[in-house]
Amino acid sequence: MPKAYVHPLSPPSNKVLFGLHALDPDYERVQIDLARGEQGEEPFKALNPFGKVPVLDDEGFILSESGAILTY
Ligand SMILES: N[C@@H](CCC(=O)N[C@@H](CS)C(=O)NCC(=O)O)C(=O)O
Repeated sequence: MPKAYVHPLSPPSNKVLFGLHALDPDYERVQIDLARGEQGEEPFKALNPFGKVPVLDDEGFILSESGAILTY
């Protein structure tokens, strides 16, 4: 099942969530606490060294950048 690492106040995150919901509603949503700085810490930093949401983990295939995720 795809996992989406997002934050509710992040427009790129919501863009990806709209796409996922339309195409594959069977996904897991993982909220990253941007206010606490979780995006700059492990284990999230291993997914995206740039420390930004959204990130998609599709069975181990990791992708960041909302436009790239939606294209994928
Ligand atoms: N170009 C990126 C932008 C991603 C981005 O800027 N994400 C922000 C939230 S909207 C973020 O994670 N900020 C956390 C930080 O910079 O520490 C995309 O479209 O995915």
